[in-house]
Amino acid sequence: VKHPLAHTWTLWFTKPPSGKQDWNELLKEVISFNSVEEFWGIYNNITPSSELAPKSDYHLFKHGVRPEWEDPQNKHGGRWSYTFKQRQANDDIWLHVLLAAIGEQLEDDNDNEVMGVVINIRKAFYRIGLWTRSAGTKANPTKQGQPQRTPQESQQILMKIGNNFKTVLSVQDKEPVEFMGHSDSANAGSTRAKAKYSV
Ligand code: M7G
Repeated sequence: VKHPLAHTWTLWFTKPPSGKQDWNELLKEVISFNSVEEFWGIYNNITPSSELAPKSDYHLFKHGVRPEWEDPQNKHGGRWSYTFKQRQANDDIWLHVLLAAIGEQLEDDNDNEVMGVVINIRKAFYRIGLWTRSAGTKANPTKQGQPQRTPQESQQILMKIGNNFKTVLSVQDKEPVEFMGHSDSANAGSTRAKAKYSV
């Protein structure tokens, strides 16, 4: 018996560059799944995040959404993220994030904000992010037929998701988990632009 997930999810991998390659050449779609059993089958057979080389990323996104700012479903959105100052990723934390995403624990049923989760392995740190459909300001199109959200409602949903994410990450209260719009990240040419919200 397979236990179906609420959504189909796709795993993507960014491999470290060997020489001069750009973002698109390094990003590869790995596999899609829509049951708990398939998830474990995949999780148990891929390299754990703690063993990935610097400049690798895993991205787990809802099927049909590329893990890129440019994707039509991401381009008005942003991401919550936290940078862990350790060289080696903590596999348990990343697993909790994956389970919270596929188990729909990061948002409420009608929010329709969570696009995916990402782990970036870097030389001296790693970062875990949660990508959202909107950036909390102007009311963003969600599902057809859903009532438009006011900016206040959008922001409340975003902050709630940020708080849920922070709990899953087990980050200490005093440590900020920060939100940034993708358009700000893209303009800054890197993801180090100034945060818009924090929880
Ligand atoms: P990063 O991997 O988010 O953070 O972005 P890092 O600075 O800690 O490595 C690194 C670089 O990858 C960016 O400056 C972009 O050149 C490229 N990049 C990252 N993302 C998420 C995207 C994206 O969604 N689209 C494009 N075109 N480039 C991206």
